[in-house]
Amino acid sequence: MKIKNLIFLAIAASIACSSPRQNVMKTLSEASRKGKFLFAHQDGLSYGKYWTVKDVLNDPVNRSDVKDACGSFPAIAGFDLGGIELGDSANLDSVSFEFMRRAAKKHIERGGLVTISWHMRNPLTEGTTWDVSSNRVVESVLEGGENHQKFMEWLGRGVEFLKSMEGIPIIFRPWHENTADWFWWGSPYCNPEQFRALWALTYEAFKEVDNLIWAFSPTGKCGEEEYMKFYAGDDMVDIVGFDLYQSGFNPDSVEKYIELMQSALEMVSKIAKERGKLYCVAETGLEGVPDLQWWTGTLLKALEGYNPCYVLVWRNAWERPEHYYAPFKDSHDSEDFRSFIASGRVQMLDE
Ligand code: BMA
Repeated sequence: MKIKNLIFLAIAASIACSSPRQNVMKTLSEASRKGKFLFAHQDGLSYGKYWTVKDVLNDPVNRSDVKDACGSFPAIAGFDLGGIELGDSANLDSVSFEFMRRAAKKHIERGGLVTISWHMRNPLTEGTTWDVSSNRVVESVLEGGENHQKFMEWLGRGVEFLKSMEGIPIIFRPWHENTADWFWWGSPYCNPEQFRALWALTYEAFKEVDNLIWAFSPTGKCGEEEYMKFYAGDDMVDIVGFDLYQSGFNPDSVEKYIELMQSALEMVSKIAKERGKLYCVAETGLEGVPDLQWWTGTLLKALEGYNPCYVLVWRNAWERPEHYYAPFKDSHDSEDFRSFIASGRVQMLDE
């Protein structure tokens, strides 16, 4: 056989052999290598500022506020599992799991990616994810703890749900913002060892799900030492990221946000480089986007000099009028958002 044919066969075989997971990692790392990041929007396929999917079984999954504003879907669609642990039919923000499954699959089919977080209820009190009335929750779910069995069942419901998505690649981002004090798994309520054990337990349970990509995202303000204390290990994390929002809109808050973003990006890019990982901005935004130039004037500046593989902005809550982070049709920031897309740094679904 000619050498040319052999090379062709080798390339064809390597393409055929790469898993959906490897393809996603490749897409993400290629974007970052080219100085681009995939744009992601939480819950953007499920509802928007002025609408929500009603017919969960038949809705064509064709709408998104971001698409209404700029003509393209975000490259990555975000979802949340909160509620699946008790077998609810819809998550904590009323997104039907039936719809979530269809929407995630559809977004993958049309060339997009999917990321999933989990605002799990408190397994000790069965209160919300924000119930921090006890600092024994993590301890109680670990092996030997009184809630271990129950917690494994809760995890199991998440496992079954993701398995029902039939192997589509998913960027899975559990136990986020663990360096803050508002979730029951937060750092005031468990020591690093317990947190890493929680992560490992989750990782083990989800081994049954094919094509998961694991993303770790403490708060962006935590500093490297704190970040690494809670890092479960290179074998259980694929993407290192952080969550960081701009709070309020005034010259000081803009400057502060850019400064914090730059130092968080410096931190994760360094960790990523040392450990051969990708890095991302797992959650960011400015609530209500009161700044008409936020996208090009603040966010792009905050990202300058760094190549995260994706950047996610939080949800456009239809049930909370002030709570939105992405543009929608004719929103006052949509022109600036289109310039942001045209900057050459942003990868949307249509690419
Ligand atoms: C928070 C808010 C809440 C929501 C939760 C989970 O940041 O958006 O309204 O319930 O995320 O999506």
